[in-house]
Amino acid sequence: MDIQLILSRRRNFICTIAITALCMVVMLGCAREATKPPSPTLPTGKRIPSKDERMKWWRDARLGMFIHWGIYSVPAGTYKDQQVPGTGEWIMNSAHIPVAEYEQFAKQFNPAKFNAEQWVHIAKNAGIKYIVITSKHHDGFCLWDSKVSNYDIMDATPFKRDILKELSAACKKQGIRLCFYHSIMDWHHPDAQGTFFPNYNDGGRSNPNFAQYAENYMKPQLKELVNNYGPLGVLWFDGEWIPDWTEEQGKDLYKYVMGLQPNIIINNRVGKGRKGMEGLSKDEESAGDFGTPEQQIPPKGLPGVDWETCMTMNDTWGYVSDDNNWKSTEALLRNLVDIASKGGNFLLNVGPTSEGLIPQPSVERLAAMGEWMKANGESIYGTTASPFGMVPWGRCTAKPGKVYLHIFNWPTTGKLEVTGLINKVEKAYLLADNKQAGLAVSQDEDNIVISVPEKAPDTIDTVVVLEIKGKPEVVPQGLLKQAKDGTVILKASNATVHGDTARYESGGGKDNIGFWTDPQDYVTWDFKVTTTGRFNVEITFACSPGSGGSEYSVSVAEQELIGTVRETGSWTEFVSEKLGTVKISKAGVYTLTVKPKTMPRGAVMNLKSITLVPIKETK
Ligand code: FHN
Repeated sequence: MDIQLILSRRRNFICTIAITALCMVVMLGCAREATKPPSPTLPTGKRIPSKDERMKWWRDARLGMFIHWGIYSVPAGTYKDQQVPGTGEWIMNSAHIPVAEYEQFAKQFNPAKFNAEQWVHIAKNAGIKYIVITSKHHDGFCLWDSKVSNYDIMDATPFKRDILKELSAACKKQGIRLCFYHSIMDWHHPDAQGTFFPNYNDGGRSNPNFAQYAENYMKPQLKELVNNYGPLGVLWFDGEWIPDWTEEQGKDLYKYVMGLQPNIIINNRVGKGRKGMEGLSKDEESAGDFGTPEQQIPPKGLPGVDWETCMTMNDTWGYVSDDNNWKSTEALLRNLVDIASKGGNFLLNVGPTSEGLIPQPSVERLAAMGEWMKANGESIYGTTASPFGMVPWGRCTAKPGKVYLHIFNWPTTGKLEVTGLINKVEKAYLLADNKQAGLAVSQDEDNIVISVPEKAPDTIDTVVVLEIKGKPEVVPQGLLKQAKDGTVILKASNATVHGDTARYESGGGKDNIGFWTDPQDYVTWDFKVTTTGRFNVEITFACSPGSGGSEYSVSVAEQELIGTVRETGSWTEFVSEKLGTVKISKAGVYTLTVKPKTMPRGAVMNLKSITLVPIKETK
């Protein structure tokens, strides 16, 4: 057989193999295709985007505006010449106003100064990326032209303009995502009323027709909102806690809304997800895309889930004429940074007046926040949580290739120390410095020292950028080392807090474990001992007058020391005291625990540090 033939036969053989292989691949592919779960689609054939696809814009946005607006802005916290306790939007319930009487406020609601373009401009200028407005709050009044009800802006007020339609147009024009808050609880609709109103304080009673309200009123209204004012960014449900609403109904409503707009985002209050203090459902199964802690920032964030803190600028969601307890711009900006450093979003509320104006103190704060965001927004938008634990100088956010150091407490030495970052720092500079003039950096293993200006360029938050290669890598937190002289310094910023109220606090003279109002909460440190021996144990703490007297234990290496908190003058006047001595005979890793034994006056202490000082044994 000549070579040619062999070659040709071989070629044929190879071709046969190749074709067979190709068929195998195709068949395998088909088989895999057949076994691969089909990408979820709706009956309409629309593909449902993945959660990550839906959440991307929201995770990047970080900052939203909450707007609580409705006919409750007419009484504005006053009823029959009396200031009504509670928030403005609850006045119908708080003052037990009968439905027919409350409806009269609709006849007075004529917000002639309302200007949607101006509202959206104020939001955009503040660095806000999305707006969540109350389409319908618990009082049942609808801010849009609903075909399902006459209890709305078009039929029940002299204003007769579709507020949500105007806001939708302004948001589209200025590139801001429009989102709607919608209350499941409804004090006006006869098939929903009575769930909590007017017997709110007796724990509420059920309305036997609630299911009809949900199917024949609430769902059709949601369809109007999604189809006629969308596409929406988020449907933000609320009023879910009532006895007539169940998790099953929440899951059904979640599916219903997703069917209307497959890429929408829905909060956890669509069902019964708001458990515990953090407003986040602990079980994976509950409906909703993100947790909704309210008026508080979870001390350790909510690792592993999406979450958003919603917060008022003063003490009320809906406008109250005499509520002037405004948070400072510093507090609002540092809340934003704190939340972003824990991987969350900040939904900051405004409560417009019955004239249609956002209160001036809110406008001023938003403008000041916008100035900071213009220079530093890169350190907030699209960032992830701090790769470190808590840090004494402020907070930290990150992106691949960059670590943003948010300096609240500016160093007086001109040197900023950062411990724990393994990556080599390629460059450091002030984010607000457009020229990005570099700052001198010295790095020894995971200890970085950055030379910074003597004075803080921005006293609220100066951002120092560390440019690194790749993603930030940090030394595992928690395992602390002995100093060369054998001393062990256990700082509050390195502590592990066990419990939900005690937390690390920094700024304003604080660098401590504080908010220690639950005696069940305790703190621990893990540390490594190589130099053994006897140690003096010192505690550094502060305690305000009237809060002293708590007893606590400090335990390590199976030994326990007992202390009693004395008053030191204030929560930021720290003193150090020797508690006693302990013996550590064997090198290794140890856990030191500080646990309250009694708390007679509402708080334990502000704990700054525990120090183990080696005792030099005399020969
Ligand atoms: O009762 C409402 C309240 O009025 C306000 O709307 C807040 C905002 O999150 N949500 C409920 C209280 O949790």
